[in-house]
Amino acid sequence: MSDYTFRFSKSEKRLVAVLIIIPMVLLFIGVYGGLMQTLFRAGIIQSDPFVGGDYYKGLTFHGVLNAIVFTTFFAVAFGNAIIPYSLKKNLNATIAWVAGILMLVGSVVAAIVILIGEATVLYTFYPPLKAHPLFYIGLTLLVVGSWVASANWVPMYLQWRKENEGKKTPLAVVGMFTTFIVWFIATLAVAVEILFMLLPWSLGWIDEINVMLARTLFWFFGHPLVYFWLLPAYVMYYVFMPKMAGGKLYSDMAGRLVFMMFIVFSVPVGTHHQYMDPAISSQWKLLHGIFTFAVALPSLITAFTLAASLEYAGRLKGSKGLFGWMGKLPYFKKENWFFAYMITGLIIFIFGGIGGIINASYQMNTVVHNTAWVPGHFHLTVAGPVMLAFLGGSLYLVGQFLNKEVRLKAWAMLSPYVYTIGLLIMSYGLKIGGLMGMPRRTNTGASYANPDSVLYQADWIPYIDLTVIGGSIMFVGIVMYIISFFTTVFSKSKGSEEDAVVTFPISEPLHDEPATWLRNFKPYIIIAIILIVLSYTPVIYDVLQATYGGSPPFSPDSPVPLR
Ligand code: HAS
Repeated sequence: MSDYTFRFSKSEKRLVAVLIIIPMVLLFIGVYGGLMQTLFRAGIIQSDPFVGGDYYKGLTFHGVLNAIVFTTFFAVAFGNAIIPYSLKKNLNATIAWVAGILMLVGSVVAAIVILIGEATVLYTFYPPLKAHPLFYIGLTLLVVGSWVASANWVPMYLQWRKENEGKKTPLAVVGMFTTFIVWFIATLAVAVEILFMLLPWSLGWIDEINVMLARTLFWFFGHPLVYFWLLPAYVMYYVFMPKMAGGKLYSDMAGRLVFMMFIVFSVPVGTHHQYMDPAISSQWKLLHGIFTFAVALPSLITAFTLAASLEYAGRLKGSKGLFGWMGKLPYFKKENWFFAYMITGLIIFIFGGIGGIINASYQMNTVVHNTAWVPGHFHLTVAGPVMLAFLGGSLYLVGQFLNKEVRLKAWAMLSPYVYTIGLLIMSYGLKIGGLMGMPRRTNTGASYANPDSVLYQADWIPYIDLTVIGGSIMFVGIVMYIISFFTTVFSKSKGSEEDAVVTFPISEPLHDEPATWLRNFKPYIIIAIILIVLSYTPVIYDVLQATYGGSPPFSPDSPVPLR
């Protein structure tokens, strides 16, 4: 077996395949929910023909399944694949299965509660909107399962370090541990919110809830959540993409620095989602704003490192001039279909990143906050680079772990381009509509396109039309992907499962950079904790000082409290 292959046990292979296939089904249902959103918003349908219910129910279903369930499953499945592969050590399969089952049970419970209309609280589950206790319990199981799964990698890693003293940890392992360190810190806050606030309130053990405190704990979790989504995609960009492009990783040290910077800066920024909230003093919002610019830096470093890696690949193929390398990349090679998911995601992220920096600027945030601009931004980030990398990664993983040849490669290769065209059109409609004042998340029997609605604005109509056109094209792109995905899953395997080895396209670094100061997570975790304490203590203090009282539960369908 070469350095680039590894033999997983049958049980490990089944687990990775299950962790990819089941959420893919949920994702598809969630994507369908996304299409319904655009049709609903444009007044083309009044209610979802299959799921039924109002706008908020569909939006909750779409947000929770796509943004929370699919992403968490992918991150765990990918970790279960790339960490053993990189360390050349097998997983403790029993623990890994227990974790997977916890996640599965939790997700299915949460999805059912949403479907029966008992958790119409959107993916942010802000109180005073109240969900059935089983919704919170389902989410808790999902998170606890992911903790167990990642804890399972720690003894393997410690053992590897003992056996490989002085060696650099493989970059993919650094990236996946970074992902789960950020996730662990972030989910502690949401665990407190759920276990001590939302769940007892939903069970009726307490009557009222401190809405501001719950929102603040949510965003302590909610912003690092976006980097929990992004980081596995970054692992694929750094570790796989240069090789797929035919080159090398321009700087392995830059990759390591980027991951450590995410540990340091992902959390102390959450208040940038609360610039417009009362209770928190402006100086603490400014502090979180400054850290937000700091957390954009690792992505800027990534932009230059990846561009340099792609340029190197293009120049190896004989490109000329400053930008000639762009023409030499394998955009439309069906055997290299995975590259299409990577490059489209990166191109989208240029726009998503610029939008993020606009959001982070306090004055500009006052213009865009709570408008359709914000869904425009997050579709260019989580539904762009993250989703595309995860879709490409999922297809690659099922091919490898089920020992199947990827089918309908031309469709698989074209799908991200179709999706990207749709995404750019839809996000443009959302962003311009948002700048014209089109709100996000307003309840609609009230379609913005209905002249009888109080929310009707004739100027918005062309932008609503763009969101419908773009959203429908995205849906076509996903359908192409799903056909290729399930055709692969149900195809004949390449040979005996026992003999099959797994391989990943691992990029070589261009330079040998020892970077000893980037070899240990500990100092970066300590700096992160110091920054979190400094940035969040005054925020929590302000929130607790504010005398807004508590709130009884509400449902979006009812203007009066539930009890
Ligand atoms: Fe954000 C709101 C600020 C990144 C997701 N964000 C959201 C929400 C979501 C979200 C879901 O400051 C809505 C939450 C809600 O429901 O209310 N965001 C930022 C900033 C960044 C950022 C500064 N966001 C993300 C990522 C997300 C995500 C990543 C998901 C994965 N965001 C905000 C703020 C708000 C917000 C405010 C609150 C808004 C409000 O008022 O409600 C930065 O991390 C972005 C840095 C990114 C870059 C881009 C780097 C570009 C790269 C591509 C290079 C291309 C190459 C290809 C190499 C600097 C790496 C070249 C080759 C060719 C051939 C051309």
